Amino acid sequence: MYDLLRTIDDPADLRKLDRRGLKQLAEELRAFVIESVSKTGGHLSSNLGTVELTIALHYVFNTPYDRIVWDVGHQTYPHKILTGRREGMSRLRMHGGISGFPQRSESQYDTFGTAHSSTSISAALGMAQAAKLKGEGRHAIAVIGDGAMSAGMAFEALNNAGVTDTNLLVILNDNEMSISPAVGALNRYLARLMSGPYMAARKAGERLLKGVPHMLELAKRVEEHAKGLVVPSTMFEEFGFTYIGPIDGHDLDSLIPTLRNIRTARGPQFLHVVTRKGQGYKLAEADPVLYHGVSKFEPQAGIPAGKGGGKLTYTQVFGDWLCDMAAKDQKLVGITPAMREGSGLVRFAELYPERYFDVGIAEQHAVTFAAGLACEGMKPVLAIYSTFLQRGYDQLVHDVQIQNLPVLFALDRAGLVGADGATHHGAFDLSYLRCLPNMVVMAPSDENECRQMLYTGYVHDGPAAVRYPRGSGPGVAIQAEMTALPIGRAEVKRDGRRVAILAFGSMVPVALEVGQELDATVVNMRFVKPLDEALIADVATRHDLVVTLEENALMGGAGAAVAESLAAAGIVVPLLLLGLPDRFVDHGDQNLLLASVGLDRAGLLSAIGARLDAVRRRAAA
Ligand SMILES: Cc1ncc(C[n+]2csc(CCOP(=O)(O)OP(=O)(O)O)c2C)c(N)n1
Repeated sequence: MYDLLRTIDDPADLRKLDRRGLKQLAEELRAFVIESVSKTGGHLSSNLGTVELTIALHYVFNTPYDRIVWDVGHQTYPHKILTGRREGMSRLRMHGGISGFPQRSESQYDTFGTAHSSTSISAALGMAQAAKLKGEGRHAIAVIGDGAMSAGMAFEALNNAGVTDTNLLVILNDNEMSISPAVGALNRYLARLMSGPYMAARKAGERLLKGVPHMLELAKRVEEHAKGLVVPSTMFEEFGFTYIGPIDGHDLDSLIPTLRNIRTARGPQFLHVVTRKGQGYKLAEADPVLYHGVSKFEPQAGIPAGKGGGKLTYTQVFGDWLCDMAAKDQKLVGITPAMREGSGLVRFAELYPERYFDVGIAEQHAVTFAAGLACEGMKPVLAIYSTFLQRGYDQLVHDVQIQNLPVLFALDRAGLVGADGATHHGAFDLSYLRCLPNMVVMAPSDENECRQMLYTGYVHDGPAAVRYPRGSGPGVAIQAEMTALPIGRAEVKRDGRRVAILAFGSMVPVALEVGQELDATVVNMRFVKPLDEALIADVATRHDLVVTLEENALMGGAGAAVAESLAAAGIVVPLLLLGLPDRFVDHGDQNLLLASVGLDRAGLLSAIGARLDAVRRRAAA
């Protein structure tokens, strides 16, 4: 088992193999990915799709001198395994272990940090321009999926690259899938490229390639030969690229000669590679969506059907609320930027297909599209991860907030998300949302409050956001009935002495535990904007110490809002702000990460205890 793979510690080892060796390597690599991911969890389907492409790229190009930029980076496990991180895979996505995405700090082969999609062409173009300016002959290669290709940013980069003479190679890894099936006109266009007359042209091109034994000879006349492969008037040609393909991305005998030829070509090249998500593992081939991102599983048996039974996740609470609300209000429309499963929209999409919009990986468009719907009296609900709304920020400010349009933002994965790490933590939304005029910002402390807040935001005549964490809450029962909460009103959960803990959202349950222990007052703040300023002022004058608690960056976050409110009211009180520190938090288990930043019970008790002692000492002095 893994006889050959075990000998590859660097792509230089790979380059010593002959073609037969490469085929065996592909088999071993695929088996290793399946075994490894079944033990750690992580992304599976996409990695099974890139086994041969990864081998071919490292075989043909002189990595790391030549730069490969992987888009999203969730498909880089084969790349990690072949670039010295085979052993590291046993601690994939764990605290202190290797990342599930490329990271410059992890390896010289990881040329660009990613995890949010559609950045690869821009980054690779930057590298290609730098090479040109510095007089270096290196190649820059962007590998981008058809899902990631749907984003505006990818097209901005194509638009720019097509008028340059840089040695940029864009490889489109087309598997007709995003996480769920790819959507949109681009997807249809790519499907057309693989049919009828286009395919005939491709066949002619392939024959041309195979008929030329001497690659150097071919290289010299690459222009003409490339022409043989060019499908007339593809969109990518119109953009200024030489379009090559489509070719079978699982066939090393197609990939290697084609890449070798491209290596000698000049100017922007576009290679269209067709792969299958989940390739080589029957269960993933049959259900690539289920096997896109997995927890540990038994490879023979696969992922057990309908796990269920546990506590409801916040994502499910949202999905159920959306369906209930849609049944009551015909004007409701649900929007997702390519995250139907992750955002809990599967049932809504089935029940209300005409009011369901998967707009592709296009967060900017999703926000402005929602604004347009709202202008015409529809009631848009945009389901989006906290981290991905970052990409739609100007649209949020310019298109929604300034026009005060009633769009409801359901922000999932707010706070620390765990194994996906710094690129995915929802660490900034309270800061970036609360500074915007017109915004109502809510953070639920339990599942039922989440449902009621979604309703509150929905019926509010202006923009509103509800931000909830990954996973499940404390497990309270959900009331079917929906009641709007009074906007800007907090809820005192417990009356205590000396210390008042003002807790936001996911921090309320642990605040209650700590409050019990310290006999402190505990407030569920509910609203980050508008704040319950009267309550804050009242609490501040009745306690020796005010503590704020949030799962968001301290800078500009909810605690900062409380401090601003106290300053505006001229109230001086000892204040302790607890939240995420001013550094990026790595990947790892969610609870472990919370503890690592002092936001678990023990960390809070010690921080509050120490500050209370200091306050007492100062009072006594
Ligand atoms: C900006 C952004 N939005 C959403 C996501 C979530 N996401 C991760 S992978 C993925 C699908 C990518 O599809 P594709 O590029 O075709 O790659 P494949 O998995 O099919 O190989 C999505 C939507 C993301 N990573 N970045």
